[in-house]
Amino acid sequence: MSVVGFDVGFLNCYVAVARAGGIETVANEYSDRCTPACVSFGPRNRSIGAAAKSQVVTNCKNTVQGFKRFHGRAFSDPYIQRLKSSLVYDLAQMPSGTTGIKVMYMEEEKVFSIEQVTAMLLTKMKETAEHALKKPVADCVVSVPCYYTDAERRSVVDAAQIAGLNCLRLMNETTAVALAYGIYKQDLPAPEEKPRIVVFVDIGHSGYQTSVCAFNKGKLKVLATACDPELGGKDFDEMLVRHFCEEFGKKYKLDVKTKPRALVRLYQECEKLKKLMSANSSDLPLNIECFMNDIDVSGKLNRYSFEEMCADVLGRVEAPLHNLMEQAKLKKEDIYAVEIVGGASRIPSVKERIGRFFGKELSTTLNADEAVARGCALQCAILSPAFKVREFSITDAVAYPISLKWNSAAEEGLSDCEVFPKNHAAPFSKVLTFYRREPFSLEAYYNTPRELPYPDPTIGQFVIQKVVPQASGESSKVKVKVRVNIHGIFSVSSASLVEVQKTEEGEEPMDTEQQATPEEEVIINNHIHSHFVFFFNQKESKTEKKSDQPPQVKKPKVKTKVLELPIENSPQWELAIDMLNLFVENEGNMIMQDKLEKERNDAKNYVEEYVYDMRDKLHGRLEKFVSEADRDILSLQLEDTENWLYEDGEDQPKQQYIDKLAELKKLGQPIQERYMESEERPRAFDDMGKQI
Ligand code: ATP
Ligand code: K
Ligand code: MG
Repeated sequence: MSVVGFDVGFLNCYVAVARAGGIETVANEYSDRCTPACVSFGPRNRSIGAAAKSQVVTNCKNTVQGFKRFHGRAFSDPYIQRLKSSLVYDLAQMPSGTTGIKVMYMEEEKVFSIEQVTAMLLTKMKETAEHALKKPVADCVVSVPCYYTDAERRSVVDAAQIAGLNCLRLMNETTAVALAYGIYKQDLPAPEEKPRIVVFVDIGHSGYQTSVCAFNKGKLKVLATACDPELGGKDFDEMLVRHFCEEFGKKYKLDVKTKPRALVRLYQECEKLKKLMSANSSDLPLNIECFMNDIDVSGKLNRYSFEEMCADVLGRVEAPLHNLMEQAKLKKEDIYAVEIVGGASRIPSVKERIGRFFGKELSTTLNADEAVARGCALQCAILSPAFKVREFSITDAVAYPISLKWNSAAEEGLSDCEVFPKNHAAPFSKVLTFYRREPFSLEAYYNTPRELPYPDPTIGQFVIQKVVPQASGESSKVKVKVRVNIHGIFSVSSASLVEVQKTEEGEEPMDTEQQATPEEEVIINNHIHSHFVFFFNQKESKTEKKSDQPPQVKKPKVKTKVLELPIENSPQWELAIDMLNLFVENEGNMIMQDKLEKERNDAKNYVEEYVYDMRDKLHGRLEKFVSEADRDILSLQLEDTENWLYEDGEDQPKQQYIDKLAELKKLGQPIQERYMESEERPRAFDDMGKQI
């Protein structure tokens, strides 16, 4: 049982854990709480996170970043095709049609699916969590943008599984922030009082998300969300890069776009400059040495010019806020606070626009970088039976309206119905009733394709199998349970056929007429709570169900039997189970390979360290404890080893280094022992003195 939250950002990832009774964001092996979303492939191993980021320039074609938005997308997706030419690494089509990444790894060309790449990142974050908790980690909660579709969400769930994680919930980033805000608040309105309405804004590197939530004591409900998935810090970087490309083109006659390495460096420097401009409004320099063709370049910019060149980007800040307030039917006066997080929320002109829209001071009470990870860890703690947390119920909202389409029984073509309107509470289940004589299929789709991040609105195909007519030849009543699950993913979770058995009087069973539209029969409310509240709610939903039951149920003396029906699920872009298993196995092998490579490198480093250490000491404190002849022999041996390390010994199996070290120690160890003895002796006398 582990309580861990992972914020998988487009640029920056954070890990939070429950430890010592609190939630804590933990640091990686570089003592940094931020782990870059970056994976680099080498001839012998992978590097992930900070180690990968340091190779962005030197190994640019095999170092991947900015892949968060490839989840759940066809390779032919316009977004992918548009981006492909601007990336320094290659993309490729997976056999299933989704997007993969093509790199050289272990001296071979390899294509990794996006799920595999994100799994690599999660492997690293998992290690960070394990290191902090000092035990294996499996249970976790992983963040996703609230505008993610089903296909994107399923892809992330698969990635978690490939990394050996048990993802208890995919949590919307804005909802994680809302939880981190609400759970510690002692002064929320009582359940029967008017809720406190808070707006959350997360503007990261790739996307801009807003949500408005209603808080009462012990609960939060997401009322609406609105986003611009294409607006974030990267757009400001883009403007800066464009500006300096133009400037350097004129000033130094350089065509930066033709040199991926130079371009990558320019992006890095522009991001730094952008951050500096948030704190400083005067002219700031941008200098890059040996930028291209051995030319050093320099430029400068101030905040005012920066804002001017970003006018279009800044102009997009307000639209989602309008949209949000309109959906929630709220006025600005209803808003208690506007909490902003995400790195790009630090840009003064972004803050100013949001503040002006609401006509109020923005709140920055949450940690802008860590709130998402902390919220995820809190959710994980709530879901974990082994952990005691303050009761807090979270009701999220459906991001895109979901409809079902099916062939109508009367064969009059297609019928459809919206099952989950936008902002419907989630997770949630509904039972739909159909009257059928044979198996039938349902197609789930998003009915507002214009809002989607990609062109195909299909969610998936669901075939209700083994449907047969009643013994009387009439259509059977088939109950289909559809749900938006805890990850925000739609599914047809079960189906059953109500078999009407002979009654004594041969009474007509009810409901026999053909019905084209399903009736919403029972609505089982299944919010996610800590287990105690969940139990309470189960009782609540039972009573709800009873009172909802139409009186006709009591009328006929009909005996019925309920048969579970198998469902064939084909969600869009689903990763086939054999592929998933293969990826799990491959990830395990790559982890092993990285470990072996690390051990080999460590063994080599020990030899190197020993060489330098001994050489110093032979002429220092060990000098008195070695004969001149022995010292010359060992010195020579150390020198030979040093040369060997730079030549033949540069790239050898681990055992070679172990043997080499042992060889050196054969001579070195006795010298060190003599030294130690002489150090110990006077102290031993001292100790004896004290005893006496
Ligand atoms: P996403 O949420 O889109 O997946 P992310 O979570 O990785 O992305 P964040 O870490 O929230 O993104 O934010 C990173 C962005 O914030 C980068 O564009 C970074 O340059 C920008 N940023 C960070 N600090 C500042 C600052 N002081 N001023 C301006 N921009 C900043
Ligand atoms: K982040
Ligand atoms: Mg983020």
